[in-house]
Amino acid sequence: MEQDMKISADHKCGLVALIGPPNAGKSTLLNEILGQKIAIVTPKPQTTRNQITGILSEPDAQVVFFDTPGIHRRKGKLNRALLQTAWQALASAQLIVLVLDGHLYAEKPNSLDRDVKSLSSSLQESGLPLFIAVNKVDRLKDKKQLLPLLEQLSNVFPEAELFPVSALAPHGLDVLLKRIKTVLPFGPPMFPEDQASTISLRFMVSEIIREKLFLSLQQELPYGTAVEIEKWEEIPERNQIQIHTLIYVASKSHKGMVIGKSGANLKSIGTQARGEISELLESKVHLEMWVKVRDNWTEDPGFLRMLGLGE
Ligand SMILES: Nc1nc2c(ncn2[C@@H]2O[C@H](COP(=O)(O)OP(=O)(O)OP(=O)(O)O)[C@@H](O)[C@H]2O)c(=O)[nH]1
Ligand SMILES: [Mg+2]
Repeated sequence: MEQDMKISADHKCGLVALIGPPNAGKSTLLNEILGQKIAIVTPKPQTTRNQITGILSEPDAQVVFFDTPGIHRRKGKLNRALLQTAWQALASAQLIVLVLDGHLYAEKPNSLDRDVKSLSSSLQESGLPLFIAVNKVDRLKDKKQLLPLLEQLSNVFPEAELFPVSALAPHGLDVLLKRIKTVLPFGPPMFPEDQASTISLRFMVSEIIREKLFLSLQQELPYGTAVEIEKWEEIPERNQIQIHTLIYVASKSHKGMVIGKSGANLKSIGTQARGEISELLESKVHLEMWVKVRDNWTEDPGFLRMLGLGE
């Protein structure tokens, strides 16, 4: 094959798991490295629910990243499924990049132990090389705040290589990526070079809607929402795609909050989501959203499976 012939013998290819506490910036880091939005991002913890594969193809290497749900200690079946998804990513990875909120731990060193001590044994047991992306350094008032944090981290993870970065600024990602490529094995690409992800457009659309939902809802409510694409119909003569979606909420009282006064909240979610979906699909989009109560779905294994969560 022509493509194979172009691959030089020193081409690298490997799988990297992005792992870490919720809200650390794993998905932001993935999007920034890929140069496009694959994973949704919100200021709320536990945004990512599924393993999201992002593929970076460069002449010298193909790096396949797994973005994962944040690792936390909340209870319940949904949370257990999220944890399982996160840990599963390690099974196929060749390198772990632990992403941490460096600003948070520089300000509150005590919370580092709370968040990462429990991770450290599992990460070390995996036997995989460990990089730590100490993220959000753009938020540090004084860069000197980093030194005690880096020292603290090298005590907890003596084997790890530390990379102060900002996924948002962005800053330091080129250094991180260069090192990632160095440790990955030699090999030909696993995916075609124009494939940036393995997720389907359908899933991406449901994620965009979920992102807008997360951004519009207060406190705990977002965790009880899920999005299902019920119908997807292309109408070529109108250059339009009609998408019908169901937004699930876990209780009746939440339905009103999602819809908002005179439907204002749902309307605004729809407008924001439609714009982004239309750009993604390069087509006009007619988006319908229905809010459905599914009592306590976060504890329903069958429903979680339907969402691609859990076994
Ligand atoms: N200032 C600053 N904010 C960042 C940086 N990276 C991420 N953020 C913000 O942190 C928040 C969480 O980012 P995400 O990428 O969703 O974090 P995550 O680790 O994927 O979170 P979960 O999916 O919930 O586990 C968002 O508001 C991001 O804009 C950074 O380098 N600097
Ligand atoms: Mg995420």
